[in-house]
Amino acid sequence: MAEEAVLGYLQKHEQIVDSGAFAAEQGISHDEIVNAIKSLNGFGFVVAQDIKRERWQLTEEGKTYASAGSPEFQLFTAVPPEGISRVDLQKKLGDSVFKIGCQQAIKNKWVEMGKLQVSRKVENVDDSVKAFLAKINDGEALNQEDIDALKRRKLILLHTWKGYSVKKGPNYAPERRKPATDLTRENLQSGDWKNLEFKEYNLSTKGAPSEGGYLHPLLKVKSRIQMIFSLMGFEEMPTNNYVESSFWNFDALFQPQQHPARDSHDTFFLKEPSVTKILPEDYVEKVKQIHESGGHGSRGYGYDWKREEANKNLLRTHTTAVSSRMLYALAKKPFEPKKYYSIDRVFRNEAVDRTHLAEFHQIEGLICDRGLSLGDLQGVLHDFFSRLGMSKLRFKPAYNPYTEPSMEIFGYHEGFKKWVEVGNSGMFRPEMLLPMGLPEDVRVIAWGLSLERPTMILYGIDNIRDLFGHKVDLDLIKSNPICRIGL
Ligand code: FB9
Repeated sequence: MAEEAVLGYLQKHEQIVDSGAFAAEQGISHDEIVNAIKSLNGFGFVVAQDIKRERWQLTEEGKTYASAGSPEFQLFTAVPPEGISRVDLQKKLGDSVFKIGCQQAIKNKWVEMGKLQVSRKVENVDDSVKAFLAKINDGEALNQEDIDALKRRKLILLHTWKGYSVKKGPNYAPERRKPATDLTRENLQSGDWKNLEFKEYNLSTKGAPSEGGYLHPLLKVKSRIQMIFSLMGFEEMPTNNYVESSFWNFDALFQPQQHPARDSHDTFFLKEPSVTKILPEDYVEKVKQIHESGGHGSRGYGYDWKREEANKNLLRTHTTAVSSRMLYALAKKPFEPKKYYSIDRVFRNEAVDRTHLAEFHQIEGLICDRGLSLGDLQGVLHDFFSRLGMSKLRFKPAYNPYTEPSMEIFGYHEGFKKWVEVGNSGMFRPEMLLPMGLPEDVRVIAWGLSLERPTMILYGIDNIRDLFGHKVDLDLIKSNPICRIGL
C-alpha cells in the first residue's frame, strides 16, 4: 500500500518534497512510507534524498510544567503575603515541587527562606519557564540562553527527525511488479517473459541447510568399539535375532532351569511363537545330561531337566546366547582358535530407573584357544579398556552361572577421579564347553559391558531417556560431538 502510494503520487507529481507531510496526507504511518521509499530506492524505482530536521521537544517533566506552571511559580503562588511555615508549604506542594521550587525561587530572589518561615520578597512574578515551554510546544524558536536553561533542567530534549524527498528513479514504473524468481515454461510460451522483471541473484545468501541425517551417540561409540575389537583381531558375531530359545540363552550356558534369572520377572518370554521347534537333538541330550547328572568331572545340578522349559522362546537377556551358538558351531569343525565379539540389544524385565531401561546394548568379547588362563583374560582386559581410556583396572571375584572363575572389572576414571564398575568377565565352565564337543584343553575367556554406560559417561548424559527411547533429546542427537575413544 505504501509503495503504491509513493509510485502513484510520482505519476502525477514531480516529487514528494517531504515524506513526513506525505505520510500525513496519505494517512499512512511515516515508518511504512520510509520502508517503502528505501525498498523502491534499492531497486531504482525512485531516487531518495535524506532530510534531517532537529527540533526541541518537551520531556515528561517539561509537559507537566507547561500545564501546571513551573515549580518555582507554583511555590511563589502558594506563599501568602503574610508568609507560611515551611512544613505547611511542603504539605501544600508535595516533596518534588517544594524541593525544586525552593531552589529556583530562591535563585530568582522571589522568596525568603527562613528556618521555619517562608515569605515573599517581591509582589508579583512571571512564569517565564511555562511561557518558554509553550513556545517550544508550538515549534517557536527561543534564544540559545533560554534553550540552554531549559536543557540544563532536562525540561526539553533535541529530537532528530529523518525523512526523505523523493523523485522518479531510472527504473520508475507506476506500479511495482513482484520480481520473478523463475523463468517458467508458461512465461516462454505466452511471451510474458518479455515484460518480466527478474529478482537479482543474491550471491551472498547461504544455501538452504541440508537437513541430512545425524549419527546417534550410541552408534558413534558402537562403531569406535567395533574398530577397537577389529584392531585387536576380533570378528563380529551375527546378532540379528532378538528372539532366542531358552536353550541357547540359558541351558547351553549350564544355567539351571530354576535359576531366578529364568523367571518371567527377569525375562521377557514370548507368547507367539512361544516355543522353539528346532534344536540340535544330539547336543540337547548332552546338555540335559550335564544338568541332571554332570559328567566330565562335574556333579551337575541333580534336577529333572525339562525340554519344554528349554523350548520356551524369549527376548535374549544377553548376547552370550550368540556366543554359545558360535562356540557350538566352532566345535562342529576341526578346532581353530577364534576371537569373537558382539554388540547388540538385549532385554531384561527389570525395574527401570534413571540409568537403566528394560533393554540395553551388551558388548561381549571372547577368545577361544587351547590352554588360556585367567592371566590371559586379565591381559586382554587391560588391552581392551586401555583403548577406552582406562589403563588402571582392578578385578573383584564374582559369580556367574556360566563362568568360573568370574571377575567384576573396575576401571579408574581420570575425569571422575574414582573407580568405576566397567563390566564383568570370566572363563566359560567346562560344563558349557565340553558337551558342545570342544577339545578338552580348549578354554574360552570372555567379558561383557554395556554400550550405554560408556556413552553416557563420554557424552556427559545422566538420564538414559535423553539418550535412548521415545523421549530422546533430538537436539542432542543433532549436536553431539565426534566420539574420540580408540584414537
Ligand atoms: O558397562 C558397564 N560399565 C561401564 C563400561 C564402560 C565404561 O567406559 C568408560 C567411560 C570409558 C564405563 C562404565 N557395566 C556393565 C557396569 C555397570 O554399569 C553396571 O551397573 C551395569 N551393567 C549392565 C548389566 O546390568 C543389567 C553393565 C552391563 C553389563 C554387565 C555385565 C555384562 C554385560 C553388560 C557381562 C558379561 C559377561 C560376563 C562373563 C562372560 C561373558 C559376558
